[in-house]
This record gives sequence, structure tokens and C-alpha cells, in this order.
Amino acid sequence: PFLQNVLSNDQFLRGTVDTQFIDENPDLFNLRPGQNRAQKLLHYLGHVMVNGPTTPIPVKARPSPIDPVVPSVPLGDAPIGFRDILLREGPQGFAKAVRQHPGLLLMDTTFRDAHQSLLATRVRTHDLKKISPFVAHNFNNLFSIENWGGATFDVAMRFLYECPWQRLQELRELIPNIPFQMLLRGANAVGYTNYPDNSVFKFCEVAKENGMDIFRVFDSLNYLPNMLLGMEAAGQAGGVVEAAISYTGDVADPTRTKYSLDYYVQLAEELVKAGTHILCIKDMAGRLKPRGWELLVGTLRQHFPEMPIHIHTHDTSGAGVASMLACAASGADIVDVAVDSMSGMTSQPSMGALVACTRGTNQDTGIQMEKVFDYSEYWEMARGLYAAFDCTATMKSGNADVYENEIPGGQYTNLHFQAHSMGLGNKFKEVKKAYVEANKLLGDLIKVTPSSKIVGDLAQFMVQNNLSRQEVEAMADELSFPRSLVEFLQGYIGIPYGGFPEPFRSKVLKDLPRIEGRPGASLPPLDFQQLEKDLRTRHQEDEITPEDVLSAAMYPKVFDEFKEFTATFGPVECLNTRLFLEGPKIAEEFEVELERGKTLHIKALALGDLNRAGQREVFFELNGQLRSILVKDTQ
Ligand code: 3PY
Ligand code: ZN
Repeated sequence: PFLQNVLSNDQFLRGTVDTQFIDENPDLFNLRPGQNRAQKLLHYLGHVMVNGPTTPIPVKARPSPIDPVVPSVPLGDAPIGFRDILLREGPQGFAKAVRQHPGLLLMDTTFRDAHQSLLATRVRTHDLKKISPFVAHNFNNLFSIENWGGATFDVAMRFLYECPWQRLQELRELIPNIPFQMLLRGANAVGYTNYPDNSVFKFCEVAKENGMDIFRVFDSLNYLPNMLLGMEAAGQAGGVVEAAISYTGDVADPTRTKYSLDYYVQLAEELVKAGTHILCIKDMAGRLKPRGWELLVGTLRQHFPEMPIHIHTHDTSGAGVASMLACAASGADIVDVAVDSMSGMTSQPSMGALVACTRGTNQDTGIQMEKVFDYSEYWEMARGLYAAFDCTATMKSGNADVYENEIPGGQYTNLHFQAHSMGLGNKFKEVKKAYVEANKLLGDLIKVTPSSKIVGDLAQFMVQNNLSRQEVEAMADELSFPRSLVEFLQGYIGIPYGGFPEPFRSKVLKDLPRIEGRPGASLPPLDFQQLEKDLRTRHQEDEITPEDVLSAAMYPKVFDEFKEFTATFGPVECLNTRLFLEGPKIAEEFEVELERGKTLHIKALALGDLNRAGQREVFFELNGQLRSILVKDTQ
């Protein structure tokens, strides 16, 4: 290995070696035996050819055989965008420029929420990177691109075996001119539970250093202390703070009194007072209708004339475009859209529709329709690669029943999928009804990750055990509830508006401990140095980055498994999506770019017979040389 290290050292290859060479290159002594990246990738490909995909496949559908075509991009730098204003003026100047901008601004969710809602968050960095230069060159007047946070962090490591930080770094390099936006679950950061405060602060600091610009901060109960913590963390990191009020109820319905117009205005007052740069209404279920939006956005606009207002919705009911037009007309500065072929249903409303419907009005977005067509065509083809994760395998349309059940977009798809994959497609309606009952039982909650999961878990529990709301309430002290519900009642994620449901809470908890106030405040700070040391020992690596430490802080087990996976199978993120999912066909020749200027030429030659040890030999040609890999057949 020493010789290998020397022979692959750039300085050595340039011939500029002097007596300091060894002292200046401690990496030469990194003598851990092991295979190189190419061998590991062959091992991966062989494994997939013999045993099938390494990531769970919800639907038996093959990736489309058509490779997405990337529209051409002009030579030279991408034109100036809003990020240039942000870098020049800082968050406050940026917010001012946004507010003063004459037309309607768009955030494109295609890189995050759209595929979280439609494709189980499975879109890989490979396919995001390919279209990024086109986006930088043609969509420079977007307000932002949402490309990080929410479920993407977890799924990248857990199912795609790629580093979420590397995704951020690579996209940043390709799109220097458009602000990047992430979804930060307040004190839950990018996870499902509250983290110690110092983890949230460090997370934002490193995210900003890696190129994140705008932090949409929400709390799943709109619990102000949690929101303030996330806002402070994002602000201290130097990011643009976009405090998001999660929306439920119906401000236009006089019978839904818990979350009234007044509730939203008062919460907005607190967030503005706390220094948010932008105010967001996050309608995660797509629950608001145009009339409700007019009322809500119109009122907020009057109260906060200087504040940029940003609207997020999901198109589950089918009224998304109408709703966003109503928002724009009522004074919203920015609305969220996804490119046409990744829009609609539980995703965001269509970019093309919004661009076309505002054309020539004073809300004109300034985006060229032809470019939207090209962008959409790319995604239509790229989407085909993810057929095994596409919700349209079972879901054929949106559904206006979301006005009744208030299920957030991503969760709506998940619950639909779960019901169908268990052969209980006809139970979905029952699950949705139970969701409504579970929500009432819990006192009508704001429902978004993770509070939505608590309501969903209770709903599924009710359906599985054939229990009505009245029965659950009556037997609350005897039933063995899902853990998520018990922890919620203990106060693990904060305090819901209007308090916990009683006597239900006391009946369930009995003498279990209860957390008073903000959960993070009672968690001991995370010892980052110790964690880093532990990771180095566990993964026998010198190369544990500050980013790795944060991945482990958020998802300890998932991170360990991810590192073990890549130690065996190498940088699988370099493979195209078809190869990643099903490996090559026999006789297929392809290239894998490990890094700029370092490309492997591979040909799959043959698959051997099963030997006595239950293995198969897989033959490849790698850069013209014959290689074979032994793979255990687990089929
Ligand atoms: C998330 O938290 O991932 C969401 O998308 C909430 O809407
Ligand atoms: Zn959303």
C-alpha cells in the first residue's frame, strides 16, 4: 500500500519531490489494506447483478431504459442571480431586495420536496448534478432552489449510500448564482426528535459553510421556544432565517375556531419580533383554499408591510395553482412550485402553470416557458429511472379529501403506499378516517413531521386493532400504544397549542416522566470531540470530517451503516441510477467517473454458475483488464 500511495501521489507524479516529500505527505503512510475504489465498485455491481438492488424497492418496476437528455448549456459563467445579491448585501439587504422585486418570485422544490412527496425522496445526487448547470444558466431569477433538509438527509445515507454534505458541496459548485434553501425541523434539525441545542447550532453553522443560504425553520407543533431555537441557530450561522408557521384548520371556516386568523397573526408577530428575515406559511397538507389564502395572506400583508412573505403548499386537492395565484394577488412575494413533470398530486403546484398564468401581469415571473419545457422534459425522463419508488404506481390522482383529513403531502403518499403494499388498498380510506379521529382525540394538532407521524401511528393502531376514538379514550390506561404517541405525551417534542389532551394524557402516562418546557433545554450538550474520536476508532479512518460528525450526531446508526457500506462497496454515488439499482446487463459497456479526469471503463462479461459455497463469479473488464469478483448468492 505504501508504494501504491507513492505512485498515486500528484506531487510524485509531477516529479517535484524533494527531501521534504515524506514529511509533507503523511498520507503516504495510510497503509490500511483494502481494495481500491474501482474494485469496490465492481464488487457492488457484481453484488447487484447476483442479488438485486441493495436499497428496498417498494414496487416491482424496472428503471426506464432511456437515459435522461440534458439540454445544452451555453459556455461561460451562469448569469447573476439572487445569491449574488445575498452575498453582497447580507440577509437583511437580500430580504429587502426580495420585497422590492416587482414580479412574483418562485422557489423550485424539484430537488427536495417534490421527490420527497412523489418518489419517496429517492432522487440521487447523480441526477441532480446533471441538470444543475442548466438550472444555473436558465433559472437565475428563481428566489431559491430547495435542495436539502427534510427527509433528504436521512434517505441519502440510509437508502442511497451517499453523503448528504457532498451533495450540497457538489450542487453548490454547479449552481453558484441561485440561493439554496433547506427545510430545518427547528429543534429536530433534520431528524424526528429534539436534539441537544449545541447540535442544532453546529448543524446550521456547518450547513452554511457548505453552501446553504436560506433556512426555513418550522416546528411541528408551532411551539415557539423550539422555533426560536432553530431561528437563532440559523441566524447565528449567518443564514437567511425564514420562520415558517405550519398551517392547519381553516381560517375561512367560522366553525374551526382553534387555529383562527388571530392565532396566525399573533404567532407571526412573535416571529417577526424575533428577527425573521422572511415569513413563511407552510401549508404542508395543501389544506388552504384560495379564499382562505386571500384572507390569511391579505391580513399578514397588512400587518407586516415590509416583510417578504413566502408560501408553501402541496397540490393534493388539485387546487394548488389557483391557491398560489390567490396568494400572489394578495401580496405574497414568493410561492413554491415544482417543475411540471415533478409537480401535482402530493407535490407542489406546477412551475409551468404558474409561469404561464402570471405572464404579462404584474406578477410576471420573468422565467422563459421554453426553458421550463426543457427542464420538465429532463425530469420526465429522470423520473422514469425511479419507477420503483414512484407513487403513481398505485396513486392515480390527487384527492380533495385532504381538506377533511389534513394529511401532509409526503405522509399522504406514504400511507397510501403502505396500505396498498400490504394488500390493504381498500383500507386507505379507513386509515384516513382514523387519522381524522386520532387528530381529534389528541386535541386537534398541527400535523407535520414529526407530529404528523404521531397522529398517523395512532390512526394505524386504531385501524389494526379495530378501535374507535371513544374506545381508545375509554381504554387509554390499558392499551399498549405506539411509542411515538407515548413520547409525544411525555413532552419529547414540545407542547401543543392549547395543551395536551386530558384526561387521555394522564391515563396513558400514569407515572412515566414528563418533560416540562422545551425538551432540548434539558438535554446535555453533545460532546463533539468525543464523538469524533469514537468515529475514528469505529471506522478506522483518519478521514472523519466535521460533516461526518454531524451526520453521526443526527443519525448515529444510519451513519455507521453508511460508512460500513461504502467501506465495502465504494463510492456508489458515481454510478448512474440504472447501474445503481440493477447493475449492468451482460456485455454492457459503460463509464464511471470517479472524479474529474478519473474515469473507469467497465464491461460486464459474464455471470458464473453457483459454486458449492453458494457463490457466483462475476467477470468484468476494467480498463481493458479482466477482473472477477466472487459474490455470495443470497437469492
Ligand atoms: C419534512 O419535514 O420533511 C416536511 O417536508 C414537512 O412538510
Ligand atoms: Zn412540503
